[in-house]
Amino acid sequence: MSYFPDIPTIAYEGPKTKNRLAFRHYNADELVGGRPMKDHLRFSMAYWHAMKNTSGDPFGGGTRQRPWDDGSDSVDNAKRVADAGFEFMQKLGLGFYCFHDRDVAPELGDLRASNAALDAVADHLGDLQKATGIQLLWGTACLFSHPRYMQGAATSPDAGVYAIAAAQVKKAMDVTHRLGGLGYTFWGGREGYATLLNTDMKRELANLAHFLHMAVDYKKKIGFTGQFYIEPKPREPSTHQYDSDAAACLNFLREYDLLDHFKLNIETNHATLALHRVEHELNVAANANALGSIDANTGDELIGWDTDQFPTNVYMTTQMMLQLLRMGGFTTGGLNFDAKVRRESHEPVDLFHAHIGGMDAFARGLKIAHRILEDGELDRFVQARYASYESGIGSTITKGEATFESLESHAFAHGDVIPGSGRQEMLENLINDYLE
Ligand code: XUL
Ligand code: CO
Repeated sequence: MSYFPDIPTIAYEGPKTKNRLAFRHYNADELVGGRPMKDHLRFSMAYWHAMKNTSGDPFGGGTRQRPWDDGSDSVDNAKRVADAGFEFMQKLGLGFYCFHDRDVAPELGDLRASNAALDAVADHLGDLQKATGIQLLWGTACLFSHPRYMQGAATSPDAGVYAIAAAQVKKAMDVTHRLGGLGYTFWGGREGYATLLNTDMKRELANLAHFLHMAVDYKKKIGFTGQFYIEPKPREPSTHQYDSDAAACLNFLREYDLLDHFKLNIETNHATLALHRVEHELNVAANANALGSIDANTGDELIGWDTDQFPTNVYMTTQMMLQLLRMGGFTTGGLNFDAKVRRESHEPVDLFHAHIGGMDAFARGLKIAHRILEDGELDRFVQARYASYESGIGSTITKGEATFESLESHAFAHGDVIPGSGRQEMLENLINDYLE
């Protein structure tokens, strides 16, 4: 049974092809800097967007044709969705996928029934993984859709809700472990607040930290060696989300002694919502040795909400790949397409066009960033810009030997200084030289 009968396996045909269902730039086994593109990029399907999302928006319901989903809560239906997902990933050559517990299996009347359904579907997912070689990049629990989580999960004012959330994460970790998941993600969901008038922020953050410590303990207990990720997002659904950006997450993890156990999963449009460029967030994470994985998408410049669009901007993917290559590439993480087709793009083939475009955009970004780094002109400029810290008074600063007194003597002796030009425009021109 095929769910995409008219769509062939997508092949690399090069930039000149007229075939819209082909890769122009992503060539899985082509080496870039001695490493196959597929190992640099580690593309992943987001189960919730690709398989389950119906493309509703705040003003209207779903439009998408999804012949693999009859909308029922049955395990059979969930297995059919999984079959469609694996056919889709195979046809695109996606090596990884990510899911929430409630994407792959239904939430039923009580926790025991939901757990049993999840177990049954997980067995099926395990079989599909074995048959295809596709791996679980990370699993997670949906702690934001059900009405009980309206005021948060691990930051809920209600301890009963907190307990259900813990039980749900425990089960989602079990299933992720069973499926050989390479990671487990904690996105804040509704961990934040709408108004401080009703919120005890200090208590909520302490509760959240305790929740994460319990997850760390449970991870050790079951022998799960996958990487834990926190995914920053500044707002939506809450007015103020606690994990607002990379720096806030790192500070939270440090304050509550969790830094050794978590890396960050940086999502492009979450960075934008935090009023950062994504390369800023990647850089902040990488500098703390905490860049773990990426949720790849983009926002709409004219719409203020989290539109989760497919990434097509090669300038942006180049900046992202520069950050990633500089830190030595992914280990456990990958590029997860946390993106959905537009409401108007309602046919199954649109899912292929969307992923092909995203994969090609990152393949180009990878090749361009690799050449920029190999040529070295950009990095040489940056190195030269800071050269004064490598000798003389500067090296005493770098080594931490300088004092206010020693610097004052230097300032008295040498008089005023104007630094060299930052050459931003020249560097922007340099980047453009590499974009064919
Ligand atoms: C929400 C978002 C989530 C997480 C997983 O904006 O990005 O889909 O990636 O819970
Ligand atoms: Co995400």
